[in-house]
Amino acid sequence: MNQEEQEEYLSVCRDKFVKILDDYESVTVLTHINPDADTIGTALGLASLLRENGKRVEVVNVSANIPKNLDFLEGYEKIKKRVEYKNSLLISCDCGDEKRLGIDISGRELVNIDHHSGNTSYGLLNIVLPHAVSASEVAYRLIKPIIKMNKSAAEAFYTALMSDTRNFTTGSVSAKTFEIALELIKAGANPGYISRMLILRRSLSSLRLLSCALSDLELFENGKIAVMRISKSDIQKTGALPSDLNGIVDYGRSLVTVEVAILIVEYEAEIRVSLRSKEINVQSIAQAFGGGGHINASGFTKKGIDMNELCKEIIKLTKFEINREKVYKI
Ligand SMILES: [Mn+2]
Repeated sequence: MNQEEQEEYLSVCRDKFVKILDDYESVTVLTHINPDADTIGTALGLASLLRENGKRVEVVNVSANIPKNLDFLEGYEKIKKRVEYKNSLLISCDCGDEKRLGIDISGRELVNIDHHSGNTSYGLLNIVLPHAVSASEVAYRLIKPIIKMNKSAAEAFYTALMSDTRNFTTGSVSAKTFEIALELIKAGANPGYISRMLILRRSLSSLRLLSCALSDLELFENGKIAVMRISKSDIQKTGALPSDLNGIVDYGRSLVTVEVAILIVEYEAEIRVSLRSKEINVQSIAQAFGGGGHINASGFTKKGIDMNELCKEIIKLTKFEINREKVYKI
């Protein structure tokens, strides 16, 4: 879809969205499990705007921990662990699959606002723009013509935009990204303040955990694949929280030779795997293991498998993907 087609698509979605929204007094905004800044920022931004427009709004995330560095966003401390409203419209943010919501949505009307190309269209209305760099981009472009932006929504959407583009460094970043960023700044988002709040408030345990990961770093395929493992005991001895894992995999990707970075974490009863790449399609690797995500950032979780066995399998598939892409390029 080019820009014009995207606008047309959003315009059709917007009309339907307004009609559905009109039927409801209350809205429940849903975010995905293991939340990141995009799902939370998009949800809090939407909640703020809908509230200003007279709706009763709750934001829900079922995970035990929400990244602490998002605590500067308005409404952060009011995020609920479960849905309390009985007859509200559900709006999901940044969630490609209803399983990642962690709640039962049967019998409820849901609007699905997302940017994952593999979105399973589980809503009554699905507003999915895979070209968008963040779910907040989709939400912002959808809402812009109908609801006036306010400062807290601008901050929340900007935070989500910045985070999902890894601080504006991913290949998906374009003039459009900066256009939106500029509009959000003009609407009250302070970029310096948000950067400080978002990336310069690491916990000591997250740095200790990073140190564990870096000392485990191994390279394969002439340095093209970086693998880091974090064990249960690493997490225990550092006292790290799940959100302390965010961003660690990017250190692997930052290495000059690396094309694919893999982080394998033994977290309680499951193994969590994150994949990041510069150009290689890692979404297909994650999909092979039952996960998903984006071309350059994806992941999956597995239960009942040995971490090192799983590691070998991932490396094998990643090697295959790297060499397959080489063949395509020739
Ligand atoms: Mn996202």
